[in-house]
Amino acid sequence: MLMHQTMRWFGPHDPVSLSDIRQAGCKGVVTALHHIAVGDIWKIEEINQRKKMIEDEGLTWTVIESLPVSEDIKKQTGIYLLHIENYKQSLRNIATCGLKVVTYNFMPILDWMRTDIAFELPDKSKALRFEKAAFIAFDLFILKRPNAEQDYTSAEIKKAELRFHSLTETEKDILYNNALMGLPGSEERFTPEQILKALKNYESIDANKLKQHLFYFLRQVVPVAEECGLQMAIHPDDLPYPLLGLPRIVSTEKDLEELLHCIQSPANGLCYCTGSLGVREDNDLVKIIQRFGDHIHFIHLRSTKRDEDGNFYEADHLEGDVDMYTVIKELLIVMKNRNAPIPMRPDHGHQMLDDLSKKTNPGYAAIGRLKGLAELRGLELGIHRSFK
Ligand code: DNO
Repeated sequence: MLMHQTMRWFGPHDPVSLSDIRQAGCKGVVTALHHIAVGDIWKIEEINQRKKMIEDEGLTWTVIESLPVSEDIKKQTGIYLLHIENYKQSLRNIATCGLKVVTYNFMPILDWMRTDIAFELPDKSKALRFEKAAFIAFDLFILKRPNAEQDYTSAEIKKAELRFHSLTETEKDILYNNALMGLPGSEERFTPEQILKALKNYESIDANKLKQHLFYFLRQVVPVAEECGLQMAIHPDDLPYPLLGLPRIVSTEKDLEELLHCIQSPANGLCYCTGSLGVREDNDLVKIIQRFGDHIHFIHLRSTKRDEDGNFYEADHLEGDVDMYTVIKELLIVMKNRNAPIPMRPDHGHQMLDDLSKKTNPGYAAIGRLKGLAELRGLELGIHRSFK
């Protein structure tokens, strides 16, 4: 049994078309109704309309990435109870339309974080990269977050200072934009004041409290998901560390253990993302599959290459720090035992060849992902055949 191969599609405005995705070798896409405001209900008609669009191109849609969790739910403020009820209704509607997996995350304010979205590799293709000194420079000298210096060592601050002074005004601007790119809906530019205000709202929420908010949310929505036959898949934190003073609570094996324990249900599951979890050296990717395999409902395959200074870039899918051979082998064992394919997508890809001159979503150009998928599925087939 092989994984169900998909790619992410950002919807009708995605420069990568459904037909491109089909030609890349996918059977399905994962997507979301990005135009619906976070917290609102996904209506059956809208879900079906999108589903038809996908099926008309000969593809399937079974995985949602993401049904976002509102900031009110994460902070337990404002109208969070209404948002939770809306979330439950969206789940019921999603199930009615025949979809199976719902991806979400519980990262406060920011989703993913990179300092460079066009890091040039030796072959002139481009990758996403996180450079720690640049990030600290952003935090201390561009955003000027109050008391931020308390989060860093004096050596780190010194390095960030040097890095900041090496930047031209244009480079500072690019760094600012890149650092805030993971803000959901960040088409328009957020001002430092807006960000600082959002951060201030989390002042009284530490990791423990945020975890309680996540567990409360799960205890509310997981029974509904289970009842209607859906699988929830939480995406780990990207990066798997606290950022800008914000707690991050889905970063380690222990975090995963706790969240799966808080409500025990087959519907309470994971999006197993090797690129996010793999940034931490102390995350044993294979052990995580062995322990939580039954709860892995969606797979993101990608590799990063770390260095000793805490920087990393997104490597080729079969290179970098992730031992993709062992990871895929272990995932195939899980699928065999469960007797069910798990949906997978090649996560991100390099900007390369013709895509270098196109405007694409960072990490989501067509050709780099096609290459990643081709390599991953070849590796998977080889391992699969060797089992017999
Ligand atoms: C980045 C993605 C994440 C992911 C969300 C899921 O490329 O992996 O933005 O979609 O965290 O909720």
